[in-house]
Amino acid sequence: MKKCKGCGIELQHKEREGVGYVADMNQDYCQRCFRLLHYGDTTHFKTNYVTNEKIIRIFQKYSNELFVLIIDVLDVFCLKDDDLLEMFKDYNVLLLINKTDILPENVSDVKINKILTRILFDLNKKYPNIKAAVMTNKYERAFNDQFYLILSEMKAKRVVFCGWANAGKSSLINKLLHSDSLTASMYPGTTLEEIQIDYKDYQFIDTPGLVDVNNYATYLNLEKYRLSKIDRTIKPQVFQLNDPQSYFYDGLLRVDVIPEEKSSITFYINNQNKIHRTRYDHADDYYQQHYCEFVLRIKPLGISEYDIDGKQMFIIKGLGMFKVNGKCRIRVHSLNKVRIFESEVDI
Ligand SMILES: Nc1nc2c(ncn2[C@@H]2O[C@H](COP(=O)(O)OP(=O)(O)OP(=O)(O)O)[C@@H](O)[C@H]2O)c(=O)[nH]1
Ligand SMILES: [Mg+2]
Repeated sequence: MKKCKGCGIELQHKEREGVGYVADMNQDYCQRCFRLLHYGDTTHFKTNYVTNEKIIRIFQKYSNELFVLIIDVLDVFCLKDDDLLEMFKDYNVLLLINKTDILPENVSDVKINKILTRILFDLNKKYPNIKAAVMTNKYERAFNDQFYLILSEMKAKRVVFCGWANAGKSSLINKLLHSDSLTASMYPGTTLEEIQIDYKDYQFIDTPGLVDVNNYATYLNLEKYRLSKIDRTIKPQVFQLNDPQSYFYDGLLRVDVIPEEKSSITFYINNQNKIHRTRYDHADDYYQQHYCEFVLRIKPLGISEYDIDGKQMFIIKGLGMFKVNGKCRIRVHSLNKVRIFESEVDI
């Protein structure tokens, strides 16, 4: 049985529109990987080929090996309340925090290190199976050296790379191998099956990304996904307020802030999108009038209320985060199916 080197799917040359299709069985990459890499073709966006049950069965085969759990840095801030670590509680885990470059420029390496060390310290109390944690960084060579050192200290030869879809698993393995053999793309669900790669003394296993029901991306169509995904350094959008105000992230998210004293709210979202502010008593009208014009919109939005006294960060996976500072009541209108995570982290 021959498998695609990019996504792991079994190759076939009978069904032209089916997964794994190749015109010629001598080819190493399926048509989907080829088109994705060379033409940015997205016909296969969200094929729903991968299910979490299927991925968990792959993990069970390797239960004695080291699991490198790759996590998008924004997801780390809500990791303690998320479902992810529960899935790995019986395995030896090395946490790998990825995409730190998307944090705002004012967040220094020292600051982020401090925040993450604190988070990981707390996590370790509940999950002693987390053996170590490491961050990717700009200096690829330094990161690779550090990574291989940890593997040698842990005496790990077979390593399973896992995590939520689109966390950067395949890109990371490519970096470690100094190659681009695995298909990586901005769309979740790129890797379709496990892929074993032998490298020096090691065997690396890439796996498909787990589907996250608490992530907006799971429910957005291609256009909205592209426009809302954060892939660059975030430029925070800050607002000060004395009177009740409502803040709209198009039709994806609305936050009403009713202050008792001077307060502020800061959004960390895709820089292309601007937060629109309006008076709280005018917000319902604004939403009704503009709903059809919003490029980014989704329904149904539910409302959650919080009382803030001090600083509080809220993480809406797939969209970003916002921080509220002051004494106020807030009402968050967000996609019903997606959980809102609260975090003490202050960046
Ligand atoms: N900003 C930033 N983007 C990254 C980084 N690492 C990976 N990416 C991007 O993240 C996206 C997903 O990368 P993949 O390697 O395909 O992710 P994956 O986890 O293998 O995805 P699935 O196979 O779908 O589960 C791509 O657009 C990468 O360019 C990083 O360190 N910083
Ligand atoms: Mg992948």
